[in-house]
Amino acid sequence: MFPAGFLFGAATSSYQVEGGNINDWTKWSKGDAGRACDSYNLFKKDFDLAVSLGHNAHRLSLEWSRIEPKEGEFDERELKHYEEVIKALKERGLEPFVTLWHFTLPVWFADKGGWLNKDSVVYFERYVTKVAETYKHLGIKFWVTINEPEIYTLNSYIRGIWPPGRKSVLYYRPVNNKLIKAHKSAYSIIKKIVPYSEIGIAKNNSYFESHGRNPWNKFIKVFADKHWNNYFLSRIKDQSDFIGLNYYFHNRINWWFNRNENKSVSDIGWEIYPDGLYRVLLDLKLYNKPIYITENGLADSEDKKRGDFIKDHLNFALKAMKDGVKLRGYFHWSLLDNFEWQKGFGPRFGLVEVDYKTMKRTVRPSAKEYKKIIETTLMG
Ligand code: IFM
Repeated sequence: MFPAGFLFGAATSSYQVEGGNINDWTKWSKGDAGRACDSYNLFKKDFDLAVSLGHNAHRLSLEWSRIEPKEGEFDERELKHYEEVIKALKERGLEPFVTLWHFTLPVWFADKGGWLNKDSVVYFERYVTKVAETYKHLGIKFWVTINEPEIYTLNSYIRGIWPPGRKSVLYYRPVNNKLIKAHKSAYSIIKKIVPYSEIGIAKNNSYFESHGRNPWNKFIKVFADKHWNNYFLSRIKDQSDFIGLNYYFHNRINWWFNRNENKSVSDIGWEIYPDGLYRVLLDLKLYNKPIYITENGLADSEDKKRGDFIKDHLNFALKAMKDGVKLRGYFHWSLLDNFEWQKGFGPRFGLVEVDYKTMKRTVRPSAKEYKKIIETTLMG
């Protein structure tokens, strides 16, 4: 059983669902999400759906490029829009988890070199200050400063498949270190303005499994745990009230990475490995912080695997709690089908199916299974 007060919900991000955004992605080849799910207009309906599915919390992100479309100029209309969004969540009894930055950048910031600009953290601080000042009266308790820092740095600066499309390992550390600074600053700013807030990041940790007894495999695992799972977290531990965990990947190491058995995979070939969630959660015990699973999900257009996926991951979550992990919530990725970055609209991650022509929402059977789990396992 999950204790009373445990948060159950789903997550989205602004660019992936809102539609009508103009940012560094819109200019990127195949990066324009167009109308996306039109959640900018349909957010109340989406939140009604979340409530009807038994959720008591919801994670979303604010679109920096809407709030500050020109350098130093804040758009009061857009600030008002997000105020309505937060109020709509609260009115429906959905605890807001507000992410400040989920991959997309205002065009002016990107044009200045994005996170490589020497003043990038100062620009982020100005945005965070405005947001915290504007919304301090709304009672937002949970703030996620940054989503999946290493996924961003890897795809944008090493693999070059996301804007700005750089391909060099040399950028990896500088960008990651900037994001660490950005988090720390944002933490102090929000704490000062909204003292009751709880602040963390959404961290992309993987379960690195050393296969067999080969010492080389063990060495690689230790290296990956240190540099991928813990580099960021160990540096922000004193500026984190909780850890948000985004769990998607098991990575079995046999001489090299990704030697998974892939017995069961999602539509986009990602291995389904719920046991990994347990391992990753246990590893996070070292930080002695409350943990929220801020994302976990799969692309499954026919909805054949999602129900079991949720059940199995939640079982391992419960097992981790029995073993002392201070887990406080679970957000499924995602509430809706949405724009999956370089993969476009093909992958279907939603508990709710979206028809991108009509914007009609159709609840998938797994969403009802998730609801049943919430109803039957949440105490109080
Ligand atoms: O869609 C993404 C999300 O933006 C960040 N975490 C992983 C999801 C699935 O790839």
